[in-house]
Amino acid sequence: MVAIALGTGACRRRSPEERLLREFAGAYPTAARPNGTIHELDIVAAPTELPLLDGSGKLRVWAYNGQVPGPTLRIRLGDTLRVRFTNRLPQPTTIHWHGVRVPNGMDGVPHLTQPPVEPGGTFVYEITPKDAGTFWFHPHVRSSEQVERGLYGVLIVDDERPAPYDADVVWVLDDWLLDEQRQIFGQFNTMHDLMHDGRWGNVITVNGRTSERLQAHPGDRIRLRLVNSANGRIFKPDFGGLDVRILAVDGLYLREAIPYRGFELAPGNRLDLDIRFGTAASGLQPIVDRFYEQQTNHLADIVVDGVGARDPASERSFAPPAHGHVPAWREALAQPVTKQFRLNARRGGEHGIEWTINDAAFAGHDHAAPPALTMRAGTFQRLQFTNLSYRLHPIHLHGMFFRLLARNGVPVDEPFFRDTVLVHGQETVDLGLVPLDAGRWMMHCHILEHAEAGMMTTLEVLPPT
Ligand SMILES: [Cu+2]
Repeated sequence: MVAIALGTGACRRRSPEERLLREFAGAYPTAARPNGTIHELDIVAAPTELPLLDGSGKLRVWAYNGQVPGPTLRIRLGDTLRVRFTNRLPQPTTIHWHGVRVPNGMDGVPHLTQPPVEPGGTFVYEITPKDAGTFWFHPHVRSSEQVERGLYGVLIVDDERPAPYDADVVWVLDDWLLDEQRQIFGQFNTMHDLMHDGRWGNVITVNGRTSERLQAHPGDRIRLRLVNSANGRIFKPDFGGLDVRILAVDGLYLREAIPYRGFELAPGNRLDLDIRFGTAASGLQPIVDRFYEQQTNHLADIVVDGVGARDPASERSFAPPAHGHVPAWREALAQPVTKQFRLNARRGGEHGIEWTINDAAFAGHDHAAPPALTMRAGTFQRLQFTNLSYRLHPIHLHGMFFRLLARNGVPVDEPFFRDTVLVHGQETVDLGLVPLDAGRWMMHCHILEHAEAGMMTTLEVLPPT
């Protein structure tokens, strides 16, 4: 293994790993750059009742600050967020900042990075994100129940100079499994959920509503941020004839914006879109989920009308924000696999079925178990996941981003990093990554029932040499 800072002498040939590291250098900041601005706020997790979904009646939920989705936190790159968190739930909990590269002690993983916050207890999270983008936060304790009951919120980190979009809109996609009383079905981790792709609900919402509608004007340019907060459901939104480009995936900008041609938005994934409306645009565009083509779902509507429209001459023509430095890593698949992970299921455990990584099922955030892999910060790693099951496994890594290199051995040139990738049934995927932040980080399936039934492990990153 060769660290980034070493071996850059010009007088000798570089090894393939050195070339991969050179390509990676500068891809994203290694350290936060605090600007001195601190946003202090209180977040309380508590049971409450909300008029949700289609507006008929009250839904008993668990909520951050009485809202589902929880509050959208918005700060600027370089700002510090200090959250005084209070747990008023009947269970222990934590907050995990999904996709944010935080110091290990702020990652919100019970036992591993902090004690669980007991009922009535408090914890202060203080983070200065290193990246601008769309992130979200949710519990990492009994998450298949706590997230399903409504505990999640969005964190937006604005660029130091945000692009001048006419509107910047968040859509949190979720689904709910309601019973005959139109309340959250009270059994979690059922055998059905565990044997399939987790808990898929019978009501789909965007921002907690079944009839979300985005109002646009002719000539508008809108940044739309999608977050999938569902336990198990994958969404593949279809935007019909709209002019849509992908700006960012899992928070980070692309090498350059690319036309949107569908995207499998798995639990945990985020997608930032640039939508341009022509000066003659009008009408209603239904946005439809086509993950299963034979069973599509209406998600929301985008309506364009001329009321309050801008002067057509002022149509927006700025360049979409982009990163410009996402390594192609064409040589990465020639590198040896650092570690292979086999994803599978077996009978046993407290739920009757266990989801395993390399034949091990994680239980109770057992911090005493050794990490599945130890990596040195600043080295290139090729991880390979082989799904021996027929179910879906969106694999999420805490504390680091990766690039998808191949599916079933076929190279994939995604011009973006990810923190979550969907591994389909019987599929093998290869990831490339350079860990930067030392600590013990979780790696798990983001189908929360699979995670709860064991499909979690830890990766250890040692400080750079
Ligand atoms: Cu899974």
